[in-house]
Amino acid sequence: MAFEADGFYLGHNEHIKRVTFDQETQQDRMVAWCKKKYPLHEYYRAAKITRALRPIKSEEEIALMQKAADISVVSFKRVLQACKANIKEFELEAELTYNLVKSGATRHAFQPIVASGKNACALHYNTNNDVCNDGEMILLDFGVCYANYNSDTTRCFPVNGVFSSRQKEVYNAVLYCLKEGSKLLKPGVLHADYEQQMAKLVETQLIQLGLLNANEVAQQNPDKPLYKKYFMHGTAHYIGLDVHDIGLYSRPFEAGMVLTCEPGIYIPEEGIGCRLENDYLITEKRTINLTAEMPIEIKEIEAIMAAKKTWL
Ligand SMILES: [Mn+2]
Repeated sequence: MAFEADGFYLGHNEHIKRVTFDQETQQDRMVAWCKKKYPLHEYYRAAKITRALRPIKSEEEIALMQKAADISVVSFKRVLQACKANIKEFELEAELTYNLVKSGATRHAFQPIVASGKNACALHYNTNNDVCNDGEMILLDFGVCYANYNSDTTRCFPVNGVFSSRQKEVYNAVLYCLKEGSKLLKPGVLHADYEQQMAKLVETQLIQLGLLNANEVAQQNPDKPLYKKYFMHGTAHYIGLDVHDIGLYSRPFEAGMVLTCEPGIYIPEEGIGCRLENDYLITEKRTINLTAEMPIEIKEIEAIMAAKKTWL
């Protein structure tokens, strides 16, 4: 749970479930009851301790996160096979939910985002009630909660099963950033440095895509970098008991941490929004992609979409 100055956030879709401190919560009532019943006890906040503990995962926790990731892999393949022109976004959401229940998962980690075409450019779109049109690309951002541990993944794929040349260009640009950027998730790296390097990677890709001009970028105001027009969010957060798990971002990366990596490029004027997101476990020797089995290469995705529908 990420704390803010004037309230706290619950879960992934924070903008919806914002709770302010002047509202009494169940937890407030429990604390008041406890103090009344046991007045001689001394009371301290545990948050300081758990904030330091939670970013470092034990083997048992990692196993549960891997299970959540594995369920999400099967869910994604199901969505790919169900997808076709004119299907509704919520029909694809239903495929996720079906597999979630079937797999014995606890719940969605958050309300899934199934965003076709330009909807993918609205970062927290989750009404999921639009028609997926032939020729559009879909952005699917979803997570599985298994035994209270979460996965958080994003994939993009073409409604009709074949990427257009422009969709391929944008997709490969984001995939490049994911592959290069995730290499920075290793012990000792500072989150702020990682984000800065990721921004540089995306900026270079935006120039190659013809969306930014190299000369203008060279002369840009560093306080208002031009890339923010097409890429306007952070790309690594702790994940675990919460999708956006608690932990200090001033703390250098350490073995045992699990972080997402999620670069994106959003071009509303072209009706294309693309983000790719995996969950990475940092270890001393190497960084392990817990979501490695989720198809991400264009060829892989097109092949699954073209294959005979085995489960519909
Ligand atoms: Mn995420």
